[in-house]
Amino acid sequence: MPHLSLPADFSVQRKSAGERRIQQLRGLLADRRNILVLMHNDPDPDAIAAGYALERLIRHLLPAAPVTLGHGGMIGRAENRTMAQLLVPHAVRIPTFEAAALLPAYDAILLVDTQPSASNHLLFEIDYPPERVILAADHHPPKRSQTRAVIHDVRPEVGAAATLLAEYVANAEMEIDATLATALFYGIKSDTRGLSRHTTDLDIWAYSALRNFVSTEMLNQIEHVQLPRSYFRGISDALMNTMLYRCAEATKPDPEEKDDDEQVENQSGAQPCTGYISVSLLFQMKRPDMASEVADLMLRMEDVSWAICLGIFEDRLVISVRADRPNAQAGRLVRGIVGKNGTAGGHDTMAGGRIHIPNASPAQRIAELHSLVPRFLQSLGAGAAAGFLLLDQSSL
Ligand SMILES: [Mn+2]
Repeated sequence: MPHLSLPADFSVQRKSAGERRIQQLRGLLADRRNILVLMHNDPDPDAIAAGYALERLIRHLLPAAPVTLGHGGMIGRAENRTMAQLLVPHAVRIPTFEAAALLPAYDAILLVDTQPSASNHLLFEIDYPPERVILAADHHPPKRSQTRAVIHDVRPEVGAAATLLAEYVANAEMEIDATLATALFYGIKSDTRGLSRHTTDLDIWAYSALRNFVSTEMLNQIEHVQLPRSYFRGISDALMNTMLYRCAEATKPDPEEKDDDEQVENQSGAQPCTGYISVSLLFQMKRPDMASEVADLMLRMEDVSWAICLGIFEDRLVISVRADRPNAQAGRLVRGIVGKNGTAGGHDTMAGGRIHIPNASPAQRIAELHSLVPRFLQSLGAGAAAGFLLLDQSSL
């Protein structure tokens, strides 16, 4: 069976740091009785891939290890469901209300595609001894927090958690088969949009190295899965409830201003906005990740630099934001708007948030949803813009 070999130009230091991480992992897990690999809630392909790879890695290091793969929330998107059914049918869904009772039974928890201080996993809001969080393998920007995993491998510059796991698999000299390769490959492909955003040399290495081992059949099954009718109904609702708002004219650029690599932040604190902002409202979602699916779609519209999708799922508002500029700070935008009312996180170009409003009537939830729109527009410097419906005949 084949192995992944690390990039040829990997420095000796990087290689030995990686090997040390594997040794440390083996040592820390050696006599645990109940290990949980935990993905973030509503896992996406990157989380599923990284979780699966980490589970396999632990079994490779410690064949008798009692390891469970789990997550909170639900896997909604048809592609992601297919991926999970094909690759991790054994993964356990742990309901939020049972987290406090179930999780303390694990004497080691390892987080993938998220980190201890983040709010999008089941350890959030329960009392779990931080020293039992053995690993965090994540690529989201770190929060200001003292809460760290014992092995805290957080590399925000990297495009996917699956890339980090590919490096682990290479360092552990673990055999790679088509299933594992397909999982990691699709995880990287999906988080980096086929290496088109947020990509480092390590992502390019992992993507190319894995591609040789991918099962084309399995990949096709996932990417070209048949979609349920409810999907098209959801998209239709989203299109009918999408407004476009024109970004304010850019002020003359400051001649002193350096190029894009420097943090662009104008005095108002608003994020870079050009062309249009697309805002979609989904009043009743069948699944929470519909919001991100719609935001992804709307960002593909020409001249749209920000796509914001706001939806209602059960008793919460779900926010999903996409931006086309690499330095857009979408995560910061969503955190600023959600504030203490909910949870938020994300990267420069992709971000999400949740606001729980458990005791509200449906009408109140809808009102809350509407009230978020001007706040987003204001933050993007388009507070005065009048919107128009995407599907309005006269706007085409
Ligand atoms: Mn990810």
